[in-house]
Amino acid sequence: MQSVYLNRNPTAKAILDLVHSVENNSLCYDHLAFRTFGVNGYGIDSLAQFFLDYGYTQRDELRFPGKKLRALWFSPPSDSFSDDGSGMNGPLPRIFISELLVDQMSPQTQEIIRKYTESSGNGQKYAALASSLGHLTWDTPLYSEFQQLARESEYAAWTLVNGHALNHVTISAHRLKTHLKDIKKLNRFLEESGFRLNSEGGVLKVSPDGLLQQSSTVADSISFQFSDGITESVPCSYIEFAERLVLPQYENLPHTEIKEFHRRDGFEVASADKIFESTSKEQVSRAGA
Ligand code: OOG
Ligand code: NI
Repeated sequence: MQSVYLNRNPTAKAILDLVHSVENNSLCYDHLAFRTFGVNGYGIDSLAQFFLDYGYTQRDELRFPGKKLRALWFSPPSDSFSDDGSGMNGPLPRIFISELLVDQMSPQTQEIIRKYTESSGNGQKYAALASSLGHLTWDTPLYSEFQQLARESEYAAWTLVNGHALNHVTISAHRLKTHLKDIKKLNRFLEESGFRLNSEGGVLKVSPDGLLQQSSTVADSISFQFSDGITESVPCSYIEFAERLVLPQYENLPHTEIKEFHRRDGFEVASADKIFESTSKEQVSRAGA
């Protein structure tokens, strides 16, 4: 999954290379995220099963009524919190999987989504495999269908052309070793290095308790060949950064004893709502400006 992501998203690759070089090749992922169509078995479960079988645990549900989405997150098996190894060889990341509430879409949009999920055969069973191969499990859509979806839900249009591809990886800021462990410094460093961050609701997204702080880049675009021969640029994936602060009950622990479970866990609806916009036309066209 990661090699598909790195090959398609030069910004994510460049940032990972840059942070790796500053951090002496040690960097952990906080979470990986995926998008799905919540219909006919193609929703969250299609990808979740792979992680559940591997020992992951289902945690909270998040709801986004305005975007007609819901999400679940999953925590890794508890024996996986090793401190060594980097990236995919480091501690296992959380998993964040969302789904479009397809039943709430217009009849035209539902028809397109049902047409492609039905063309997929038993593709829902192979979501994780398709993600690692970088393939859609359904037929290539028409450009007009992509446009219809994009008018109603940019999330739906993204999912039609990107399928189960990794939507983003998130660098765990607090587990970095240099000054970049402070997400505000990391953001400034990235902006000074020429990368543009998602500005929706402000660059830094902070949970009401102040303990979960997130930011992300604007998605790269990729040229996509539609089945009617039209080739257009479509949004691909982005990279996120998260700093989880130490919970108040552990704030007197010596710094060297602080482990991941002493820190703020989970996700935050209001912040996530703005991070979804990292693939929006508004943010993506701003990045190219
Ligand atoms: C997910 C956006 C939310 C987070 O960490 O809250 C998110 C998406 O864009 O699919 O990544
Ligand atoms: Ni995320």
